[in-house]
Amino acid sequence: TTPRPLIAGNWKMNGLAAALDEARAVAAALEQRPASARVAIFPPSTLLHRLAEAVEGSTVLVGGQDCHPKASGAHTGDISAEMIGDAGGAMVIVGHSERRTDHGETCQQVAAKVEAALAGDLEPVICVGESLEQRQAGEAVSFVVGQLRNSLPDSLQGKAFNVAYEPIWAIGTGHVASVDNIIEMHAAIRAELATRFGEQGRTIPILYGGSVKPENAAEILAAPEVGGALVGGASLKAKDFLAIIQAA
Ligand code: G2H
Repeated sequence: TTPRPLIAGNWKMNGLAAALDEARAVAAALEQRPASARVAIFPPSTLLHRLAEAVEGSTVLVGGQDCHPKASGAHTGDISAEMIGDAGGAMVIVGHSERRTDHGETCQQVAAKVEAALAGDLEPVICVGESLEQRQAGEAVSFVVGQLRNSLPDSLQGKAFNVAYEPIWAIGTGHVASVDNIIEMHAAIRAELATRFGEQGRTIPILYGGSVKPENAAEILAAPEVGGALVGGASLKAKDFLAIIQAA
C-alpha cells in the first residue's frame, strides 16, 4: 500500500509561545475538514512539549528538527531521539541542509542520527539536496544520489521513513525548483530507493522542500513521485500551511 503524502512544517529557529496558537488553529481546521495527507509540525525544541500538548488528540503529528546520534550523555546543547519522544514527538528531521552547512554534518553523521531516531522509535525525515554550484556543474543528480547512499543506513529496511529533496538554492530564497527539475530528481531518488530497499523503496514518500507556498503547492504535489512537502516559511501561519495541506 502507498503511504499517504506527508505535509511537514519545519519552523526552524522561529516560534515563541504565541506560535502555539497557529498549531492549534491547524489542528482545529483539520478536525473540521480532515486532510488526505498526514500533517506534522517540527517546532524548535523549546516548544516541542507544549506543541505536543496543544495538538494532543488531533491528527497533527509533532517532531524534532534534529537529534544527537547518542541516546544520552555529555553533549551540551543537544537533544536525543528519546527526549523528542518523551516530549511527545513521533518524528524527526535529520540532515537538513542548514544542519549540514551550519554544523558541518556529514552523511556519516546523518546516518548515525537516523539510527538513533529508529532506536528512539521516531519516524525520520531524511533530507538531501544539492547546492547551486553543483547544479550548474551538472552534478545535481549524482550528488544527491550519493548523499542518499551515504545518509541512509541499511537498518531503515522495513521501517517507516521519508526522504525530503531540498535543493539548497531553493530554500528560503523564493526560487522554486522547476517542476521538470523536481520530476527528474524525484525519479532518480525513487530509482535509488527501489534499488536499495526493494519493494518498500517504491513507496517511501519523497517530499519536496524549498519555497513551497499556497500558490505553487498544488502543481508541485501533483508531480510524479512527489509524496508530500517539507515547508519552512509558509508553515508558520496556519492559513498558509492549511492551504498547502489542502492542496495535497
Ligand atoms: C527548506 C524549507 C523547509 P522554505 O528548508 O525545510 O524552507 O520553505 O522556507 O524554503
